[in-house]
Amino acid sequence: NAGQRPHVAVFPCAGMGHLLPYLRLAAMLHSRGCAVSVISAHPTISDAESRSLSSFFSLYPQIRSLEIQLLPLKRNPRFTNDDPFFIQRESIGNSIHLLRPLLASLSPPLSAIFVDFPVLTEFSPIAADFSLPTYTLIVTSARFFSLMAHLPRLLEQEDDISKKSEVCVPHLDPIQVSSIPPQMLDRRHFFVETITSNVASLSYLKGVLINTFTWLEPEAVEALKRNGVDHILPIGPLEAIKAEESDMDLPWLEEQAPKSVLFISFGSRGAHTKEQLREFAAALEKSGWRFLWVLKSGKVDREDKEETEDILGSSFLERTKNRGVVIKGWADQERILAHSAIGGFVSHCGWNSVVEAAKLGVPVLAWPPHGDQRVNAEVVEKVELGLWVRGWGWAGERLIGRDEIAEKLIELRNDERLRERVKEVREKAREERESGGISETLIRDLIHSLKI
Ligand code: BUP
Repeated sequence: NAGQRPHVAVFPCAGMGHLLPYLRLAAMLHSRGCAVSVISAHPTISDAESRSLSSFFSLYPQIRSLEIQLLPLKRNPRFTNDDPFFIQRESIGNSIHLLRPLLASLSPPLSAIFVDFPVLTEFSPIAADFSLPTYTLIVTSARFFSLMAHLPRLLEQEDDISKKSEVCVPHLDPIQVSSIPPQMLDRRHFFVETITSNVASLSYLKGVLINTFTWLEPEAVEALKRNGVDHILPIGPLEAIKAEESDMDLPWLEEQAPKSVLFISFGSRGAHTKEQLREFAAALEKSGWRFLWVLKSGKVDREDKEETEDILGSSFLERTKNRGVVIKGWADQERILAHSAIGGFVSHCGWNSVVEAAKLGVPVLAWPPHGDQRVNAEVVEKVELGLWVRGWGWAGERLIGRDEIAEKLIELRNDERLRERVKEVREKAREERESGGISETLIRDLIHSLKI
C-alpha cells in the first residue's frame, strides 16, 4: 500500500564524491520499499553532476526530483576560499531556506531526510520547525570521520598540532600528522570552522550512516561509538546504481585477458602536475601493464579543456596505442572495476573509490594527493587491500620519478598474496551486504523504524 510506505528524501552537497553515494542510497531505499525524493541544488558545480542526475532520473522514473535554484552568494568577509567546491557548499548553505516551501508542499510529507554533513548546521532549524527526523550519510572513512569528530577537542588540547608527529583519537591507533590535510590543522581555516560546527550538529540527528562496513574498519566504528557518535550506522558498501548500457562503450576492455589491465584514476580534480603525469606515463610504459586511464586536468570538468595529447604527449599515446586506452573525462568507474579484465587500480583513495575496490576485490596502489585521502590510504594499507608509499607525500610535494613508480606498479602485478587477500576483502563486503549481514540489517531496521 503506497500510502503506508515511508517517504524519504536525500539532499547531497557539492561534488561527485557526495552526489554518487547519495544517489546510491536513494536507489537502495527505493528498492527496499520507500518512496524516495532526491533534492538537488542548481546550477551544479560540474557537468558530471548534471549528467548523473538526469541519467539517474531516467533510470529510476519512480524517484522524484526536487530542485532548488541557488541564490547569488552574499559576500561574507570571513569566507576567503577560492575552491569552487567550497564556494558551492557556501551557496547551498546560504540558499537552504528555499527548502522550506518545498518541504511544506510535499504530499505525503517526509518520514525522514538524509542531509549531507557539510550543511547539517544550516539545516538544523528547518529540521526543528518541521519536526523532521534527520539522518546524514558520511562519505569518508570511519577513520577520517573519527578524526573530524574529535577535531574540536584536539584543537582545544593542542596549541600547534603540526609540530607533533601523530595525534591520538581515543580508542583508535594514532594517526600520523603527515596524513592530516594541512587545512585541518589551521584553526582559522574555513574547513575547520565547517567541520567544527557540523560535528556539533551531529547531536540533533537520529542516525549517522556511513559508507563503510564493520569488518573493514572495526576499530574506527567502535571509536566513533565510544567518542559520542553512538548513533553511527555502518551500512556500506553501498550498492551500485543501475547503469545504462550505453555508459560502457569500451569494446577494447572486452578483448583483454582476465586481470591483465591496470585501471588508473587520480580522482575528479586533476590532482597532479603535467610533469608528474608524464613521469607516471613513462613508468606505466616501463611496467608492462596494459592500462585504462581516466584522465582529468583542472579542478572542475567545465573548465577542463586540455587535450590528452597536450598532457601526456603524442609519442606516449602512439607507442602505447595497442596496450592501453586513455579516456579524457568521465567513465563509469564502478562498472570498470567490476570488469574481469581489471587486475589492479592506481587510486587517489577518495573514499568511495576505496570502498568500490574493496567490494569488487581489486588490489590498489594508493597514491593519495590531498584531503582525507592519506588517512583513507592508511585503511587500505592496514586492511591489506593494497600498497602505499607514504613517502610520495601530498600532490606537488616532490616529483616522484618513473623508476620508483614503475617498481611499485610491477610489485602490484606480481603480489600473489595481495591478490588472494583482496578476494577475502570482497567476500567480507558481500557478507555484510547480504540478508542477515550487519550493514543490510542496519538499513532494514532503519526503514522499519520509519514505518512505525
Ligand atoms: Br574521476 C571518476 N568516474 O571518472 P571518491 C570518479 N567516478 O565513476 P572524491 C567515476 O566518482 P575527487 C570517474 O567511482 C566514485 O564513486 C567513483 O568519489 C566515481 O573521490 C566517485 O572516490 C568519486 O570518494 O575525490 O573524494 O570525491 O573529488 O578528487 O574525485
